Amino acid sequence: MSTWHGLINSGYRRWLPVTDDTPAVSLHEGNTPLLRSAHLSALTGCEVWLKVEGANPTGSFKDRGMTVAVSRAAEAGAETVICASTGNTSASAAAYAARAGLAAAVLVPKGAVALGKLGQAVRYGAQIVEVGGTFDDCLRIARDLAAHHPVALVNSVGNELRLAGQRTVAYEIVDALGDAPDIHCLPVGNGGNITATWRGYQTYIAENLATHLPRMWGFQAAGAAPLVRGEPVAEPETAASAIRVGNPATWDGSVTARDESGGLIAAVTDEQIFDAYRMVARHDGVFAEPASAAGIAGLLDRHRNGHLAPGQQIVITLSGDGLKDPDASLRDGYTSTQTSTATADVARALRLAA
Ligand code: AN7
Repeated sequence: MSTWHGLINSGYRRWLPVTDDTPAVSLHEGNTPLLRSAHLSALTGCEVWLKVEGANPTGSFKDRGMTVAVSRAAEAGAETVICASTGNTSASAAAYAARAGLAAAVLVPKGAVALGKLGQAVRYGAQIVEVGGTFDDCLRIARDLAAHHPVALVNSVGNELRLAGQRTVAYEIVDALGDAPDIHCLPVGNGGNITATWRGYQTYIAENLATHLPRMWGFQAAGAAPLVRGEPVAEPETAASAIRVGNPATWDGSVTARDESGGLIAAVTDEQIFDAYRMVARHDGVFAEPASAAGIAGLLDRHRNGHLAPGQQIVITLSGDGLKDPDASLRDGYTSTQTSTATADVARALRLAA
């Protein structure tokens, strides 16, 4: 049995921007499950696979890039890393900084970050600044600060290290399936992940490890869909807080991934996102955070409108764990029954015969 020790210590190391001098700051990220969805496969007539990125150490795909970014920051002698975040990047940066013995400063939009993510950043010991604005304001400020102070920016913008790490998701998928899928669906916020995933597939083509490239199908929330509209959105709005981004930093990379792959970036409503969020938990046993479900929502939308030919192999990135945002789960309301401590009482509540 081989043991997994994280991306930098894996066979993927040769494609990561690290050298023998780079310390591997790792929480054993990567190597996440690729699950076949019987439900989505039956529904669409395709072979649908779920890449469960919530299984990463801090519960999102961000760990793939953060191991590289923080390892290199540590190698360069940084003492503090800084990032702007809708939540997951802050949790990941704080964790990897803690692991490396560095300080972390995270800028988040005030009142707009899911509870679990904030809870993580607090416990990992990050300095948290809640900015009275949007994620886009946070990113502008973080870039400003990094340009003028001795703090290392670990957002993917201007940080190819993060994107290089995030490419590894494509390597794992091709290694698991034996080739690239026909279509890769994923949520799009700041645009880093669609860009990195696409480049990952391209790396495998260049290395003769895949015979074809997938079409990249990215999905934004309708109230925060600048890439669909072709211009920034000043006041992005969606209950899928992870992808509440009005001016994606990796705009060109996203458009390139879409166009080079013959793919698309389309919008899905919050209602579609939350329907998909419920569906994948109920039918596949995967609790993914709301933003994560945008890829499923988009695929189902395409299928419903007759834009999905059957028989294709499809991978959907589920980018973060549902535990990140317990409020989202309970907001729907739920039923439970209160009982005494008598077994008979519980049996009655469960409608089990006496
Ligand atoms: C669960 O944490 O931008 O298009 O600051 O947390 O690469 O931005 C999170 C993004 C999708 C979108 N799904 O990815 C942040 C942040 C989840 C996310 C995205 C995010 P990008």
